[in-house]
Amino acid sequence: MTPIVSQIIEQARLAARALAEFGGHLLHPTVRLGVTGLSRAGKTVFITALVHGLTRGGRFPVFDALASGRIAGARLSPQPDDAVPRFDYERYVRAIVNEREWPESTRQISELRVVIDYQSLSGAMRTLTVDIVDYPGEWLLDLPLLDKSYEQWSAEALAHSRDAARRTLAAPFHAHLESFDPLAPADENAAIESARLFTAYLQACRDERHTLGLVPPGRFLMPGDLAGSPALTFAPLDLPSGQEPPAHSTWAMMRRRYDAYRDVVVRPFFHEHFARLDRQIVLVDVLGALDAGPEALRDLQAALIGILGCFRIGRSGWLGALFKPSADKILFAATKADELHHTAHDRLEAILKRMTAHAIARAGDAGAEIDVIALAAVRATREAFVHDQGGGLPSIVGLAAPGERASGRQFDGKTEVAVFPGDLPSDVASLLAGDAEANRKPTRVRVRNDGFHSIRFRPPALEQTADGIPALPHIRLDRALQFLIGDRLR
Ligand SMILES: Nc1nc2c(ncn2[C@@H]2O[C@H](COP(=O)(O)OP(=O)(O)OP(=O)(O)O)[C@@H](O)[C@H]2O)c(=O)[nH]1
Ligand SMILES: [Mg+2]
Repeated sequence: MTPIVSQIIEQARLAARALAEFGGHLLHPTVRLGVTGLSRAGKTVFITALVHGLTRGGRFPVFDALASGRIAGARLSPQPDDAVPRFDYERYVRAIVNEREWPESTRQISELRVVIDYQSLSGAMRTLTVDIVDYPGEWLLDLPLLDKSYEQWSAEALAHSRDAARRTLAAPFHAHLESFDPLAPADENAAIESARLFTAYLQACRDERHTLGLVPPGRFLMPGDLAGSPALTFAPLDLPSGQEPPAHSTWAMMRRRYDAYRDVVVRPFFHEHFARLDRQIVLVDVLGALDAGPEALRDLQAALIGILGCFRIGRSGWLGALFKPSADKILFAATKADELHHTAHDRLEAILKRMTAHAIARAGDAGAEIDVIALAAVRATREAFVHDQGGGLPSIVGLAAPGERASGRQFDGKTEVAVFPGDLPSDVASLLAGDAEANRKPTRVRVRNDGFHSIRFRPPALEQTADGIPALPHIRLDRALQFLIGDRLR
């Protein structure tokens, strides 16, 4: 099927589904909350903390419905899609609360439904259903592939792999490319070897701190249940322009498999879970990218632009909304703000605003409401002033995660440390533009300037409360909730 025809069929299917859902939503008001974020952005922790706060009555002074006592209760309820596994909420809470461990990286898609019983401002008892999906962040990288042909993707992926920053990592794959002719008859073993070396290169990019591994296809890194499938046995090739692949050639085989990956794996994932969101929160690990360096920050920005360009946003009237389901409120959030003293949060927000300026402008033009905040879904640190020769430094204190290093020491996960994370760069514009002068400046500087890298902390120790259910500390999670669903609980 040509992409145009398949797109038209999809549009019709989406419109039909939206129409059916519209009827259902009148009876059972529902918000589909999109939690968008690349790998390690903080999606799983955010969803866990949000659900914990709603169902256990978190300390949410800015979340009006809860703070004013209008929420009678919130409960987990069977999710709408039987084919999708359930978000393992209880296990993640246990890990954070009892073991003081973060949930492991997500390997498969999952879904959760929360039903909130509340009293409306006019006094009537109502319910609001919130549906949330969690997935491996790597899969998000595939969204820009949706409207790319194999040849376009191939050219881009190869150009990317030949960048100065990545060339060495891709050397074994490049050497293999030289060894065969893409126009010659297809050889399954050569295809398997290409895919293996290409995957090894993607893996190396991810392990290499400075590139953050933002290169698709995402399922090469996190295959879910597709490991070993032919849909993953392809790789980019050096191709002549203006030609069609000879029948039965390696080129033809790679193109067929890429098309299958795009149309059978990526497209349904996108359309099932992203094409009909009511509200969206985009989580970004700005601090992680700042630690990795200006190159990583720019890579992250480019990846975000590509991904956010795939979402439909904005208000378009109810008829338009039926045929083009779209998010009308989008919150951009810099996560792990507890790794900084609160005096630096404004600057963190400013950096995120700058990085997502393109998406913000587009969403604003489309009529969506937007906000940008720095948040910590689970606050792992407290603040302190540490006295140094130069006077007091606004620092944070917490249990350093095992393996973290600072001042030449490696921590074992049992040591409490006080860290002055240093100043965030003030001139983000030139940092993102690749200004040489800005690049020479360290991004964040620590007290004795001993080669900075960020400190990850273990989840916090929790106070026991009278009812034995501790609330999780957070930073601005209530503000996020108020923005995302506050108006639906009036
Ligand atoms: N201090 C602090 N660390 C956090 C917070 N949220 C996430 N983290 C850290 O970030 C890591 C990644 O968080 P996850 O929620 O697993 O990220 P994710 O977006 O689900 O990542 P994938 O599952 O790989 O896509 C955690 O293991 C923590 O180390 C937070 O609120 N505070
Ligand atoms: Mg996750």
